[in-house]
Amino acid sequence: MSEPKPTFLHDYRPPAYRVTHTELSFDLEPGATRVKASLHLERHPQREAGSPLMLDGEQLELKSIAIDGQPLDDDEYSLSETGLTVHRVPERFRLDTEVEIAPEENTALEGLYLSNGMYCTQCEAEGFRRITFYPDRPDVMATFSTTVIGDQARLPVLLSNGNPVERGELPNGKHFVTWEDPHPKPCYLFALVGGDLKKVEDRFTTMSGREVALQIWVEEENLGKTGHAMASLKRAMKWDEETYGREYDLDLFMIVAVNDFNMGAMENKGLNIFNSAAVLTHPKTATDVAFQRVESIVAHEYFHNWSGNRVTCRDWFQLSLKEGFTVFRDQCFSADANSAPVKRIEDASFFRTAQFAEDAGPTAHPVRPDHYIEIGNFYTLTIYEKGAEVVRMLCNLVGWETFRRGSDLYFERFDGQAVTIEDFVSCMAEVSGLDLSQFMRWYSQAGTPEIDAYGEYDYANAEYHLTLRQRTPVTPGQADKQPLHIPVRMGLVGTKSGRDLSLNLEGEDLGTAAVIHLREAEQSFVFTDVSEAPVPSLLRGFSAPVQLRFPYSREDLAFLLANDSDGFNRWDAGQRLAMLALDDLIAAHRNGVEKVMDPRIVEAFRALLERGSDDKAVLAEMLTLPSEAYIAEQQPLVDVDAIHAARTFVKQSLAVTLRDEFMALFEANRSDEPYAPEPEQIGARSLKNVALSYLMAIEDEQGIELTQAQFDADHNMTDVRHALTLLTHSSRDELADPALRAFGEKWAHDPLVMDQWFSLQVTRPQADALDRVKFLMAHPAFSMKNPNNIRALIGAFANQNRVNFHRADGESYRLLADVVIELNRLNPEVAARLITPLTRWQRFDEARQGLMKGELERIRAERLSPNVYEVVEKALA
Ligand code: B3K
Ligand code: ZN
Repeated sequence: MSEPKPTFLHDYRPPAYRVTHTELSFDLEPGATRVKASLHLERHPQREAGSPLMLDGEQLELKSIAIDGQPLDDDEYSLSETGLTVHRVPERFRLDTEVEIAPEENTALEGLYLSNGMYCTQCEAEGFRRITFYPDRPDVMATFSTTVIGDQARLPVLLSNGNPVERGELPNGKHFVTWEDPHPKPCYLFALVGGDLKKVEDRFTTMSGREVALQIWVEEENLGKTGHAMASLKRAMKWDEETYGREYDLDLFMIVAVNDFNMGAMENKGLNIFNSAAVLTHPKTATDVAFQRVESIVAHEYFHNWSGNRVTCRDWFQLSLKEGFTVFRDQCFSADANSAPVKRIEDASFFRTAQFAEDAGPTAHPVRPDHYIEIGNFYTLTIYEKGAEVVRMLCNLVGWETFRRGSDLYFERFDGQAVTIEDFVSCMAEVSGLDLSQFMRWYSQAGTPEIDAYGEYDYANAEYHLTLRQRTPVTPGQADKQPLHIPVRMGLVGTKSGRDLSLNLEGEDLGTAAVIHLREAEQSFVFTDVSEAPVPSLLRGFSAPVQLRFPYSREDLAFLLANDSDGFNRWDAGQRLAMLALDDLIAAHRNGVEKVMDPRIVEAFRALLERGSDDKAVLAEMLTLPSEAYIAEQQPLVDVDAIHAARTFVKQSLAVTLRDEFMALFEANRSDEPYAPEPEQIGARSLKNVALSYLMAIEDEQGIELTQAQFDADHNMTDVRHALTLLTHSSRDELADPALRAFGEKWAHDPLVMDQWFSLQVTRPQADALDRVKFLMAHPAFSMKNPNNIRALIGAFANQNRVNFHRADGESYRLLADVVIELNRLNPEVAARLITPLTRWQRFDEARQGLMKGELERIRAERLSPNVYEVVEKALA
């Protein structure tokens, strides 16, 4: 097999021909669907006359081809594995093709496929080329008219983008519906659905008074699980009008839920297709986290209608143009709808764990990559989350009002166009008058910048001297790093008053909280008139996606934990404090020394519990210890057993000493109120469940009783799942087994609940976790063809069960490699993603390194998809 070739950003050229209008017709049959396409083409004015017409196409069986009604002779075109070339074409013409495809054989879930007997599509990034011959690139934007033909009994519902304009009956029990989408779009936004679906319907009146019909299409048994998604959609539509002045632009907006889906959801114009896990909720089947995830994904896909669809990407290197901006938009929406500080803590904490790890590993890439082999591998935390952080920094740099004017300018100037990241940033530069040229490095430079900060208080002169030094580590293919423009939001908290002191920098009064701009490799800031010795509070609200080090003492951190006016940094001070204790305990464990709990940590936690908080969700976050994954990220060499032992020790020590406080917290936040996914209730539930985790940490009678009772009460899935997880992760199999059995039997009919059942079992720390994975892979509710199952069982085990995944005998690595090898054939996109934990081998001891690399080599010896090939090559480079 020939090596897959990379595509480079610097090779971009406009397409030789563009499509102005696309007419499609589908005759849906599982093994042989006929697709007719009529493309109205014209030469691109910037491209030379006489170029051949090259269309992308994969796994298509060409049945006929004609230009302007004239069938082509065999020598007038040529076919390859990747497409079709017509050697000579006029300046403007119509191309008619007919192809045959086999949706039932499509296990990659890209293009047109079947999920539970229902036809659906996923075209982003390059799935449309598996449907018909086409210039499958985002800078070709056309209007679409689509006729879908299907069996009337089996496929009563036939959907596509835009508005339905015609429907009718056909011979042989078939019927058809024709859809027209008046908005020019790239083919990656094309969608089609055919199935036996039911809908819930609602309406939304836009700010200009237009009525929009909102529909959510699901399998009949799920009709009762759509309410939250619908409510979220309406809130998102309103929010985008109020916050960004963006109105919806069709008369119909549809969401369809499908069970087999590679990602969360897809923003197809007017016809969003969702992984059922990202749309269906019910208090009995979905946790608070799932409710919030549905809210944010529904909003995210809706927001793409402007940031992505109306204004799209010129090429896939610009992916973060739509994803980074849209994630930023959905984060702000969720912050407005829930607890804003908690949203920031959750996002930043996830970011510092998972994106930092990506940035430090062999697949690190810039927010705008300059080459790729398989674009499907670039739907990453860097493109999405770091992209969103970069947009957030822009917003903070220019201020919200100006950012909004920049966004208006961007949408107006580029409406209906396919553009670049420069186009977006230049709008922000234009409205603000700021020079953002150094800032652009955030898009081209990979790796997490590290800031080393030092501060000194000069009593005699009442000055505080702060020095910041930045450096971005080397990443694959990028040895040379330039200093970035980094906004550092900060305050100086007076150690006497506990208040933010006023900041006077170079004669300028900045108030009590300010953003300082780090542009040089090293820069010093002298604050004058500092009336008392301060502790600096740096990078408030995680103002830049960097790793910040400051030599805080434990006393400093306990002080910030109690006094910082910035909620995010109060939380962060607690995390840093816990990390210092954890570091000592990890060392003690490794050296075989007795572990001793630092009383200062216990006292800081006690103070936290005594003070309480108005925002219960924030307090719950503060009482949560850094995750094993985050702790690992902070260690030079990852010792999973020491990390697990240290964290368990801290948890148990706190549980013993602060038992009464946790008990009181648990009692105070119990409730029999009917479940609602409202911020107040969610906050109280998280606090109660954090308390329960501590009460159960030492597995005494009382803890067990409370946990068992919460499980039996069966009030809502958040509480039931939490209790079941505590039982399953305890050493008390005699309690866990009957509960797991009861739960598994009760929910055997509900795939989304079974996925939760898989995850909570395979993440247990007990040594039998790997055996459970193997056993559950044979469970009737598990299928290798269902990405949710893979993520719930294999993904959860490999990413969340660190002690068992990194077993010293390498058996878990072997299992993961076996799964990757099988999935490489079935679903390359999911397979490539699953390899991630093996690619992080550099962080482990030599024996584990050898075992992990051995499995990567074993994968490499297979006949690989470009997706898996690219990841494995990088991991072994
Ligand atoms: N744009 C889609 C991503 C689909 C990519 C699949 N290869 C989901 C989203 O970001 O909204
Ligand atoms: Zn998106």
